[in-house]
Amino acid sequence: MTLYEELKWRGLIKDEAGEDLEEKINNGGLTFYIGTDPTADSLHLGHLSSFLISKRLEKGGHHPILLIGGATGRIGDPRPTEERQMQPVEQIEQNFKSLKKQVQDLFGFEIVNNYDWCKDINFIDFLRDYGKYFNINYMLDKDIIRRRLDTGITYTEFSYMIMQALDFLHLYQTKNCTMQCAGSDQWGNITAGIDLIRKKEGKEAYGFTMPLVTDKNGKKFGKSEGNAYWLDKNKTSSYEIYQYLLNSEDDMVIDYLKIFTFLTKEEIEKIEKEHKEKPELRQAQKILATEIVTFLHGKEEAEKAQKMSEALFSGKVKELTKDEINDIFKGVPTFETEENKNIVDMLVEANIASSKREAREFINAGSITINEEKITDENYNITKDITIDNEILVVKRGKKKYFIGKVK
Ligand code: 485
Repeated sequence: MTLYEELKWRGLIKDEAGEDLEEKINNGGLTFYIGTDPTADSLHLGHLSSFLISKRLEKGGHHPILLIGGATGRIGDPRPTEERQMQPVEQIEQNFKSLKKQVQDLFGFEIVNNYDWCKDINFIDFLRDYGKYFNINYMLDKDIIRRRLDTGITYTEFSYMIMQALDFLHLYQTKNCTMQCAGSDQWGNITAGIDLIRKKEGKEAYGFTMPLVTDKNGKKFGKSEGNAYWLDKNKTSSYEIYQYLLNSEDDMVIDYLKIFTFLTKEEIEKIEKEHKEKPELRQAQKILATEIVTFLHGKEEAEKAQKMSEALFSGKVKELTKDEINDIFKGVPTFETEENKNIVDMLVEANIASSKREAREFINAGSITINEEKITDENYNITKDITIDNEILVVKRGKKKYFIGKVK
């Protein structure tokens, strides 16, 4: 299987630009780039699939560059819905530093910052050297811009595509970078760069996008209740990511294995066969979760997450020691309490419930367990009997939310 065929098989190619892209990808030897804006201090699961493409291309003999948009981050790539809130410059710079470290640790690639070449372009030069190459009709015809015409878009965000095109041109000129890849929302920006290179340099450049990764209902992968799953383990614990992936839908998990792991076609097909025969074992989900957490946080974190997940699933929490619990539940919210404390008061003080009324509702609905024992009595007071190692309370609210208490 050629590299291009493999990318296709993994579902990583949606739109393509450049006539002989397939051949270029298969031959190796290209310098290409992928970019992200420092809108937060960590990447999230939604970024991972496109970033992993750079690894795959590198393995195929291409040279990756990762661009972190210190300049574009100051402007904001237009979203289809509404104008972005501009972020303070200090925040962007702080985010830049965190992202740079994260990306370096995870991928180890050459990193560039478009602020370096954008900061000195003055307004007159910008209009003469770049603006002149962009026909307004061409810009208005881009999907994202068209979708914003009803609700409105500022000149600032409207100009974003010129900046990203300018980046591609700059990297073409200075690093012979001839290809850009990204998620499908970036198609307009990528083709703007390719067109600019053609107009200014008379040369052909390449690009492709990958489809947006979603669940069965078309909801964005890597988000729940609007919250992102961050790749920084201090923001989202290994266990949380593990658990999220472990819950992947049966119909989707094989696609995710193709997109998010480096397992081979043969390996994935074998997993698929077993998954179809015995989906209830959730073997494919376990492999997916273990592979991703290992890539992101290392083998040890993945093993811990797995152990924790199994302990919680099989109700073996009581068999764990205090040290194991502290270790496994790292990142889970903790609280302190004392003997004889009433359960309702404890839930409120520990922020497990937002009010006494809510605490009672949880208890009456049977959604609170402490060390695997369901607490259904509002008048229950904490005793040493229920603790692990005379001290620890593993409180579970609902199906998945955990809190660790220490009884003083
Ligand atoms: O020269 C460039 C300057 C900025 C960018 C790319 C090239 C960033 C890009 N405009 C962007 O907004 N990317 C998103 C981000 O930063 O969060 C996401 C894309 C997604 C995927 C991911 O970055 O929405 O499709 O490409 C890596």
